[in-house]
Amino acid sequence: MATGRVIFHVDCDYFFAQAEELRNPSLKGKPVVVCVYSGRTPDSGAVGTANYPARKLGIHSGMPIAFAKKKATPGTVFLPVDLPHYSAVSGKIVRVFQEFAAKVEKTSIDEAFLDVSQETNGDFSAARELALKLKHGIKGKTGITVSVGVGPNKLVAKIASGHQKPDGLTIVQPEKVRDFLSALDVEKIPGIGGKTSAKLREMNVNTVKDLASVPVAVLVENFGRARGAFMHNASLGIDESEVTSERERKQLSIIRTLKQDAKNPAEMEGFLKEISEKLFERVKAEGVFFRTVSIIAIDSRLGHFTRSKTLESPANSFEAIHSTARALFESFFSEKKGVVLRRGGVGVANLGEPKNQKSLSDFA
Ligand code: DCP
Ligand code: CA
Ligand code: CA
Repeated sequence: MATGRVIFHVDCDYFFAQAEELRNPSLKGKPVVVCVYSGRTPDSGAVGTANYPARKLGIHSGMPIAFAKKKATPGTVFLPVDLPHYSAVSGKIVRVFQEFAAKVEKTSIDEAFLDVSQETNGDFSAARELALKLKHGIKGKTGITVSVGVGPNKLVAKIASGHQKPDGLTIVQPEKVRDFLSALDVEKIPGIGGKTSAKLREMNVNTVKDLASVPVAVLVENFGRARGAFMHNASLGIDESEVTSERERKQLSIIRTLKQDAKNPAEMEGFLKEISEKLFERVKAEGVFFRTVSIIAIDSRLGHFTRSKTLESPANSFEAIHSTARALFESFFSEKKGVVLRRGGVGVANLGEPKNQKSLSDFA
């Protein structure tokens, strides 16, 4: 039996303010407010973040600085943002992540997803041990505390990391996902913001459980096909998106509309050769090798599908693009009986430098 995935989402606690405390320990215990000054008047701008003592005073991210100053006590420290310092701390943290997982996807200056399915063998008690070690490792090597969410996919892990803060660890086993989500407010779902949730409230939908009971057709009617489907899946805790490292994300691709819709691989042979040639030109121009070839298929109902194949060794030839893409389209057509293709594309990813042997061996 294939074991499921185990995903971590790690979010640094009160990040900018914590990074300030790190280089100036005398700040610890005092309210600290990191300000993004706009420069118009001495106090114009917004609060970037505040540490927990400052939050206790009612000071929060996004608040006008002048307003935060009214809430502050005499001992409150206001500091200007120093992005180069926070980026340096962030870089150190990412290097610790990479010691713990082969697949790390940094999504902002203070957070990342780690796919630890292999490292834990899909086991959630091993995941707990690993998450504790990770928190300990980050604290030891960088001095920063983080909150970690563990779940069977990115969506659940992301919601879980915000569940207990600071220095939190929230583990949601696959069989607990529905229970964990059901009582939460719909706004806890990343991607459901104020506008969507206001509309949902008008429909009498407040919690994720409420959302799960709305027929998907009703969601599609109100929010469109892609968003409706996303909201429905999210309410059930379903998310199949992968954790992709920066190198994997980097890709070259070509996508075009067919002159005539294609119902089988033979009908798109000329088209495929043409776009493969165009892509090959770009690969040559960039001077890169690739490990992954992918196809993009958009059918007559505007459904998007992607399929990809990872090659055994890095390649840089037209043949590798064309034959792999052809095989992928062939299996796509046989898998999706009756599909009518309107647009198609090919892409290469997992790119590496040709001259530098060392980076080629990184592929292994
Ligand atoms: N940030 C900002 N302006 C905002 C929100 C955030 O400049 N309106 C910056 C400062 C934060 C950093 O981004 O430190 C990370 O944002 P988070 O939302 O993760 O918030 P914090 O890390 O500050 O706090 P928490 O402990 O709640 O995660
Ligand atoms: Ca944070
Ligand atoms: Ca964050």
